[in-house]
Amino acid sequence: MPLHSPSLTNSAELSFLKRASLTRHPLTQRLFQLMERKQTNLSVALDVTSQTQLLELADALGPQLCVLKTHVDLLEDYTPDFGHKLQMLADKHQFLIFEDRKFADIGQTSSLQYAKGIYRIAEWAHLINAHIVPGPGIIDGLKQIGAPKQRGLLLIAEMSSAGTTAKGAYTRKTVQLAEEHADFVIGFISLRKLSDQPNFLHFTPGVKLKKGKDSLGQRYRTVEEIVGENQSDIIIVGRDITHAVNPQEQAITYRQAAWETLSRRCR
Ligand code: 5BU
Repeated sequence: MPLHSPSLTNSAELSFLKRASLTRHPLTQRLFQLMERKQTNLSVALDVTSQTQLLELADALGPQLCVLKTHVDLLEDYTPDFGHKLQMLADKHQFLIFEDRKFADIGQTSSLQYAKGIYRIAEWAHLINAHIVPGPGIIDGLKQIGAPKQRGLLLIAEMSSAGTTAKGAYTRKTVQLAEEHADFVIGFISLRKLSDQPNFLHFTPGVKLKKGKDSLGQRYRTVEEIVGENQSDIIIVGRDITHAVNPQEQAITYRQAAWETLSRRCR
């Protein structure tokens, strides 16, 4: 059951352009607009260990994506120009970069992890995410760094893995914190739509063309289930695209399936 209360207009039925007009967050506006322009609500998780391969995939898949998701700490050949190179591809193909760092420490430490260290994530990632386990201080800490750069934060309200403890009261608390920090929080990682506020975007990982699971607890749902029934906005697809014989063709298949499902949902 969705957590949002029933209302006359369901925000999930509004077009992205309409939702862009209903938000004041500049990054959310930009994302809604580029999704509408490119006609895509596909995000790809490039979980590769080579920076060269990541940049090649980003260039090849860029036209199909609204958001490119990274785990920068997987890279074995990371060099400090990585962020700049990825940003050039983001400009070329018009997508946003989401570093799936899952911050989870006190505000002070998280802000340092975001701004400093080897990766300097705040310099190149438009979007980051965080667990709310530490309480609202983590949002304030990340916001100090990200807000002046017009970055955005996704709160992890639910996870795709089996046995996740991010559910029930925890999920509801996450939604409440997002609503209280809507100047920096742009949405959620969740399995379904959680808030009826049209400015919030819902991103869902654990997607395949057929339902299933991997050997380490990942659970896969279909595009129809996620974007149609559960009313999430953006699908995040990893291995089913990156490990495909032809990742470009596979990305096109997902992009079309997700956009068609969304188009049926929106009035
Ligand atoms: P996959 O190859 O499609 O299973 O990759 C899914 C990606 O999404 C991978 O990068 C995970 O780290 C990420 N992910 C996830 O699978 N589930 C979650 O709940 C969150 C992130 Br949060």
